[in-house]
Amino acid sequence: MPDPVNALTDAVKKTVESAGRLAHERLSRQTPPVVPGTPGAETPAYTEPTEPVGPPAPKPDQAGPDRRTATGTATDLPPTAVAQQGAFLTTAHGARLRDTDHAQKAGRRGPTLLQDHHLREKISHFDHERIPERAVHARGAGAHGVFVGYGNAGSISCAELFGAEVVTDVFVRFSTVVGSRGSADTARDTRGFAVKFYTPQGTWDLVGNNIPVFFIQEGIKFPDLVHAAKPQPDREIPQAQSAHDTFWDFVSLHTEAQHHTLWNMSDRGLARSYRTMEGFGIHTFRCVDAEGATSLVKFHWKPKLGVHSLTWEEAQLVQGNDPDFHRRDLADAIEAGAHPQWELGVQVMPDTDDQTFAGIDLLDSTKLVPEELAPVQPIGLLTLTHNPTNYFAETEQVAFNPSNLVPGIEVTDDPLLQARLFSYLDTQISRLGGPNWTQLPINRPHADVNDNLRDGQHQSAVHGGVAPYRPHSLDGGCPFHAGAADGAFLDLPVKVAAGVKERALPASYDDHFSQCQQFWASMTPVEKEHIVAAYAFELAKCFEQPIKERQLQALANIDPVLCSEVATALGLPAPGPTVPLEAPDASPALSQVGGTWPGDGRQVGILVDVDGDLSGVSEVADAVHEAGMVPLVVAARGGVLPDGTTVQRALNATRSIEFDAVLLAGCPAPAPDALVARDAKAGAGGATLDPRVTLMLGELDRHCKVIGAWGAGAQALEAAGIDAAATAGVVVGDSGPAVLAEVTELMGAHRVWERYPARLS
Ligand code: HDE
Repeated sequence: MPDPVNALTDAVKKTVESAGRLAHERLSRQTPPVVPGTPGAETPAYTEPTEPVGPPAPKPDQAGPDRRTATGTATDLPPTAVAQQGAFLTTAHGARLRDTDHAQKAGRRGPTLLQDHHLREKISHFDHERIPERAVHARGAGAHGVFVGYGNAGSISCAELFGAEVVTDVFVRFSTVVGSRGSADTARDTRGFAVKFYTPQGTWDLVGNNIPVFFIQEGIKFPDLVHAAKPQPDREIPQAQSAHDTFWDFVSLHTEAQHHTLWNMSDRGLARSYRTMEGFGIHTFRCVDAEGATSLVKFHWKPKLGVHSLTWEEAQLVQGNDPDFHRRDLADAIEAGAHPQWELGVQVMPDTDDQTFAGIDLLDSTKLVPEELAPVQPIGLLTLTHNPTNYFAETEQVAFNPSNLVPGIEVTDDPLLQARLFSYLDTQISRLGGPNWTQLPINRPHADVNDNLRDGQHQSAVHGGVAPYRPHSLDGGCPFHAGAADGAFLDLPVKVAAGVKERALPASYDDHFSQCQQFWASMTPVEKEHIVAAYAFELAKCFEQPIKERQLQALANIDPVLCSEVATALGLPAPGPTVPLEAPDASPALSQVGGTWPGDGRQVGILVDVDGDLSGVSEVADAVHEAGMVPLVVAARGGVLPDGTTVQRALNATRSIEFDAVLLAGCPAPAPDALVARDAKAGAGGATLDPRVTLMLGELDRHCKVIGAWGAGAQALEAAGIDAAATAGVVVGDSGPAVLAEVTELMGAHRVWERYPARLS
């Protein structure tokens, strides 16, 4: 197995390095480094510009769709060729405009004229700016990147993209499922993880989630699931949340959903970042190698940064403080040069007649295969290198479709997957306004397209010839059928089990609880406590008692402690199980606690006292930056400090949730704008420490985040009532760099859970 890090080819290294270097150069042009999030490459002038200049170039961290023709041919057009042109405002037809602020009227105080072509065009286009949002996964964020094969998957699949050092362009879209396009990022929910691989053999879409199982075994139930999870139809509340009656009504009656729901109630439902999520293809796919041998395969994405989550309180605070938390995190990390990476891994199972492995029906998407039984073998590396240039053109218009496959990867008869093969193509027709959505720049294949599909709304190819049908003799017979030697898609002749036509599933789908029991048994105590709290919160939000009682029955079938803890919180009796409770083997891979990971792109607050000792602050900020993290200087007011350091976060505009760790370089006294009694963000009053810092330290403390302090910073801890010596993960030292070194190491574990030992075992 090649070393994954060294598996980057020179080409990829160059892309990644140049993106990183450009971002880094731009950041390091300023001392101390600026934070990501600048709206443009140039700082604007104070006055409105009057000298005509052309449109701005994309920022160094940005890229757009590859400049392909509608039929897949590469062009050497620069990115700016598909952007707006010229220095002057024009109509959509290119006529230059004199004025866009006034309509043409019959006299200055008179009625507006119908002949005003610019008014009509401007308003009419605006009227049609919106397209239907996705029915599910409406809220998302995307990025461009590259996938590099390790070259070790040849025995499983002949797909060329898995070849050694083969570089494939990708576009990735992460999403929540339930909320609408404008909803908050941090709702408790499953996350989408959809990857479009633009291979020369055609586009492959791996459209997965961050949870390895799904709510339903049959695709035909998807509308029922989504209608139950979406806001209730009468009042259209709640937004983006499962904490309501219809969701729990459905999942408590429909017990095959319990496994996915348990994952949702775990920390997996509250990702810290898109960069710290696993991804799963969920379904079993059938891969075929060059000799025609097949195997059953599950795809996994393993994040280099590990799997990390928010706490529930943080998730709630973020929803108010920064509803774009995940979107911003992804864009900022890429802009800062902290390019997120995942390894693509496969679990490989023999393609047996019963399509079952270790007693697990591989066609049942409510079941996973424990990694201890079938290890995940890495076969390639995904690196996100660039942010999109235009959200609508790229992240909104990208259209995934699980039917997009390449030779070497085929589907199985999983009834959930089978329904998806119909749905995605169908949904794009109404979402993207017709059948030609594959021609939108972000959806254009990087392979030759000769499809005999013609016309339709928004046709942007200009097809030649006269014979878009087969067979024909005109046009020289083109296009021809491809054979195996021409890289044709295989459409494997797979044997189908004989049976009768019926609406039913095999008995192997009947077990809804054994893997729930295993998941619970695999959690660490702190993860179990989070799960209990999540169920208790969600069910407390339900109005109907029978629904709560029914869900408690489902919990009783998972684990008696889980059930009794939630029942106690709800003030209800805990029922006994109605299915056998196994003593399952734990699967340690299911837990996300216990390892150490790099801190790339993490945000570190540096609290300073503007009237105190500022020596060493800029050095620490530089050291945080050098460690691949983002330093944010926090002070009582904005502006530039006497030593030239820029304050990025004023206390009135920030909250602890922005920081993965905080370094205390000072002990700011209460500032004049700290309105202790009336300020929603005020903490406890006191003479020595600004109450907003007290509040911040209290949150960092109970969210088990690392805190470091030196100099007067140690007094801030004391004033906030934190006993540094007795509190795990609180580092007090002599100098900023020494404290930072220790803090960085502790951050590798994400949180210091041992600070507050769990009650459950
Ligand atoms: Fe989807 N799903 N889905 N889904 N799904 C959509 O397609 C659907 C399922 C997933 O960022 C829609 O283009 C059905 C499983 C992701 O653009 C729609 C069924 C998994 C995304 C649709 C499922 C997913 C979607 C909405 C049951 C994980 C976002 C807009 C048979 C393996 C992709 C669109 C993006 C999006 C239908 C089940 C993942 C309506 C009918 C299982 C990540 O076509």
